[in-house]
Amino acid sequence: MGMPRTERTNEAWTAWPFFWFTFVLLAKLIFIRSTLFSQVNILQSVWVEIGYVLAILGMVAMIRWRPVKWTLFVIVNLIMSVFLFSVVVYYNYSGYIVTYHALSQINQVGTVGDSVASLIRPEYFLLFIDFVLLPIIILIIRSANKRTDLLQTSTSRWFWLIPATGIVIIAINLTTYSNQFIPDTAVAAEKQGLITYEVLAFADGSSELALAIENKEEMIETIQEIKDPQQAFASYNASPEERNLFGAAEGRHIFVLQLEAFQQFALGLEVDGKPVTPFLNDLLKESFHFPNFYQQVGQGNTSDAEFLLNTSIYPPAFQAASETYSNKDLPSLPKLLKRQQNYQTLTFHANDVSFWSRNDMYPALGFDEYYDISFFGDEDVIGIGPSDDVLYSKAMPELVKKADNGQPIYANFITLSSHHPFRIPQSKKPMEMPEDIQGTIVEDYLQSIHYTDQMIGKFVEQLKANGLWENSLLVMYGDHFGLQQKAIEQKDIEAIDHLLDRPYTDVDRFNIPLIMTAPGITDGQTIELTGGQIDIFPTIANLVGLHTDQHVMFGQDLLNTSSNLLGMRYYMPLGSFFNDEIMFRPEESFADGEAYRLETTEEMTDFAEYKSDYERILQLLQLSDAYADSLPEQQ
Ligand code: GP9
Ligand code: MN
Repeated sequence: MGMPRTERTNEAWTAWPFFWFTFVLLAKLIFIRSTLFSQVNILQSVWVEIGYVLAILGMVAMIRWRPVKWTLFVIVNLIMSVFLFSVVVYYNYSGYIVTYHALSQINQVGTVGDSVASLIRPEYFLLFIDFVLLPIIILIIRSANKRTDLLQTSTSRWFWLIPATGIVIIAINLTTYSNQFIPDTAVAAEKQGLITYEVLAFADGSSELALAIENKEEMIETIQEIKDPQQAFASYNASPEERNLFGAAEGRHIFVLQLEAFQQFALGLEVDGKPVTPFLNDLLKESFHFPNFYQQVGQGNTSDAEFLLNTSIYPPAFQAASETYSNKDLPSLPKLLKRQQNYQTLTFHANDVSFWSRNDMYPALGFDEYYDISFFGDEDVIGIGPSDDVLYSKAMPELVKKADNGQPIYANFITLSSHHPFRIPQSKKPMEMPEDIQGTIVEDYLQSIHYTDQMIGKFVEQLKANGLWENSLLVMYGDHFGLQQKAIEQKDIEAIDHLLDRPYTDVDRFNIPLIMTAPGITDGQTIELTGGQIDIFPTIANLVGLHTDQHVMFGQDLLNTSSNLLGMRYYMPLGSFFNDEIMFRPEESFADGEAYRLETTEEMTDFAEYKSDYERILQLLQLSDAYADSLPEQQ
């Protein structure tokens, strides 16, 4: 028997909050999908997203106690809105669909606030407009219709079919996608739905990696074979005497300058006939310069670059290395230098050491001492912290003091002044820029690189003045890109294309310089071999004569290798790589990926011959993860 007509009408009416929130959430999901993905198919979007909306909101709608029900509706809506907002802002920065792993680092956002703010577009606030709209609508209806029962909600006895349908849809989607590996996170999220993507990332991240390797030798051999099956690393097996420049810089101080956002294209660039990096241009004449060198950092950005430098292990896929591996007893460059050659190991960075959990990472890497904001103070702040000028000038007396001990120094300097959004104060004598790039982020970026160059010049002068220069090995590289296509405007892209005289591509974006200067040893060579941040440790080790035959490293010594294969993930899909000729990024699989010639940066269509590199890099990354996971915890 049916219910009396009036009552049924009343029930349909009283379930209205469920329909309102369902509509609102679906609209938000589709809106964010349309900002993230190039094409949006509405039906497919509804199908992959609606399951969770029906299941969660449907269950909430069935709660009888009104205040709880309303509170939960609002909370679910708020959580989803904040989640979608973070996803889109994060995507603008990284080109990666954020997962719960990275959200655990959200506390870092405060310090880089300026940077994040510039990635937020006004339309994203539409995600929150219903929070204002709903109370207004309720007020209007109330006063117009004199209805006082608006907040009363109830559901019919068949209502449970709605959340049940939601659960069935979720189950179908999860089963369809759980065994399908899609390398590109944006493609994965588009196909699977944003929430299924998160659920699958969670399930995947918590599964244990099996480590099939029994001992170190076997591990080292396996890495060699994966990286270079043709040569199986003749160079690795070569005796020290046979190696190019083995021990040439033995006993020297090693100063590593990790330069914030320093990209290769800026090095040697001239704007209106004026060099952006005059000091480095001169220094290259007595250095080794590796122009085909690439970033390999993941979510931990700057701190991942520090990790790569000091371990030659790949940072994890979803989290900063400093979060994942700081509990480990990490085999590292500082530890090796100390053990084999009695080095003193220091690191300098003018931010709070807790940023990127460096307070945990530095001891895990084995640094004797670190110097952070509490040492540098609050003088001459540019952006996040004290300027590079303060960084080098305040560190210098420490270096002089340590050098007097008679033991060699290994010191890292992590610069900061060229951090996004690249605002160098007018008082720092910036370069004069031509009109067509004025007011673009490209101008700000180049000003900050110009400042970086000036400060390196000052640092080298101070090393010379203190008698440290002749006995040192200076290593410089960029930590990661500064300019990326998605986060900058059309006028910026035009400015940079004009400067380069060709389109600015992802090859340019990931291309950072590596420069090594050891007075009297390095002689102005340009070394074209492809290299990445994972290779810095083995290359330094060779130059200062460390014995690394028992040390597992995922990179290669660039002075004793003729071929290379480098992995990158997070900023590109898993399975992306750089080899001697191309940069490759898969999409749904290898076959539909994109390949770019490193030499010209142009896209190429015929890349089938590189399939084995794709397979090898997947193995190598898995091996690196398994190795890092298997390391013992710190005592
Ligand atoms: C913060 C600095 C910047 O200490 O290293 O970090 P980033 O935002 O480049 O990762
Ligand atoms: Mn950085």
